[in-house]
Amino acid sequence: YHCFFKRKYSNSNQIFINGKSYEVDSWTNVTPKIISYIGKNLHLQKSHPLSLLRERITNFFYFHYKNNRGNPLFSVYDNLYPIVTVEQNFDNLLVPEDHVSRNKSDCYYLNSKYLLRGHSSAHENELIQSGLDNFLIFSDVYRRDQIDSSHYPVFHQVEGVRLFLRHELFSLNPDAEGSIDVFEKGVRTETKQEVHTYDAARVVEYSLKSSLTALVRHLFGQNAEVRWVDAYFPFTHPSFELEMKFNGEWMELLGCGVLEHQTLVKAGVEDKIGWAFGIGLERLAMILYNIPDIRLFWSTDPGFLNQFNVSDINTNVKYKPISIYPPCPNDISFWLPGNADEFSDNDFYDLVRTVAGDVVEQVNLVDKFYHPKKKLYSRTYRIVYRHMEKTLTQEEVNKVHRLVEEAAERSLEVKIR
Ligand code: FA5
Ligand code: MG
Repeated sequence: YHCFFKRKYSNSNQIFINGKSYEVDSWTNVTPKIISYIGKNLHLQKSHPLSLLRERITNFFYFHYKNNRGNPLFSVYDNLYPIVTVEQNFDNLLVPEDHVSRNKSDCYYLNSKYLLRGHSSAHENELIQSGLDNFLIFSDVYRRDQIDSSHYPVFHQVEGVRLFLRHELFSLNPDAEGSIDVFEKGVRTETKQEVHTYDAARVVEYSLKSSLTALVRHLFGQNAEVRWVDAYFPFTHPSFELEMKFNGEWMELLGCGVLEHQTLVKAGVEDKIGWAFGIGLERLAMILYNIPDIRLFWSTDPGFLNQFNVSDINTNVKYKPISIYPPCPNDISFWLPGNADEFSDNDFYDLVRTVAGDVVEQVNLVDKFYHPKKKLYSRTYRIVYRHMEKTLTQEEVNKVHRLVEEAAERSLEVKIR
């Protein structure tokens, strides 16, 4: 697999995807395995839990927000192309030049200009620019990330954006109309931007939080245990995260906030204020349907998919594990080829994903040290192998584990100890 990748890519110096070619350069780090996820669109597959969730979220917004002619306020986009420019993913969203989220170790770059979108927010600018004030975006997003039961390098998000003119923001309070401004030349505080009045910022924050709380109650019922946490995003201020209790632990569901005015100005809008949110669909679905592991969303086993084949999308499906198979932990230890700071954990995680695929449940760094005599850095990772549909034999595990070791020596130039 790796050979194929090297040969194909280095000889031609081009990557071909859907009839378009991308010049390989020093930023290229996308793998054929990751490219193979493009177009899978789980969120559009009939009866897939992510698709059920898309319909339920869409319905919520259609029914709760209507324009004065009684039509749904929000437009829905669910098939925007996942290859975006650095401008779309970062610059338009005011992500600083040196922000960690731009690093090669965090994103899948086709080259220095193009990458697989790391969040649905990458499309905010173009949709606002096209004149939309209220929209939802459902999309697959790609990130180099840790490996565990709630992280996967390809996942799905729904983005929501809502913009208000002054009279729309204060229309619920006719007494205030004409007397409350949206904009001022003020100062930035913890709760507002310098260009916004305190009142406008508070009303938008309230609109945002109450919309999201209502959505969560719509999906999970009145007893859902949630909490708001202050957060930071370069393109919103103030910013928040919503967490929900799942199996006794707080799980982050979404990020959101009041859009930085400059992101609107970049899209040609000067007279509006608004909010945006981005929800991880898998995280919602895991809680809603009791799905214990994020890899299951990629399962093609009818034992999984048939459980979601319901005639009413609001059916309260509780996933029943087909069976529980035992985990097989195996450690891998190696010397790094050079300095520790030239080695990224995500490079190793990607390699494990590429070589071993979905039989890997978790990879954790369990030990690292420096050997002063040998002048070498060591790393030990524990790889937990677990098949979702059968018991793995030790022999099968050994075989995959050896492939991981060989690939690590070959492509990361480490030395197995
Ligand atoms: C964002 O992606 C922001 N674009 C969200 C946003 C939109 C903020 C609009 C403000 C305004 P974050 O990286 O926190 O933020 O991801 C959002 C959600 O995606 C998370 O809360 C989580 O539910 C989900 N998520 C993040 N990483 C993963 C992953 N590796 N696997 C599965 N879900 C993930
Ligand atoms: Mg987050």
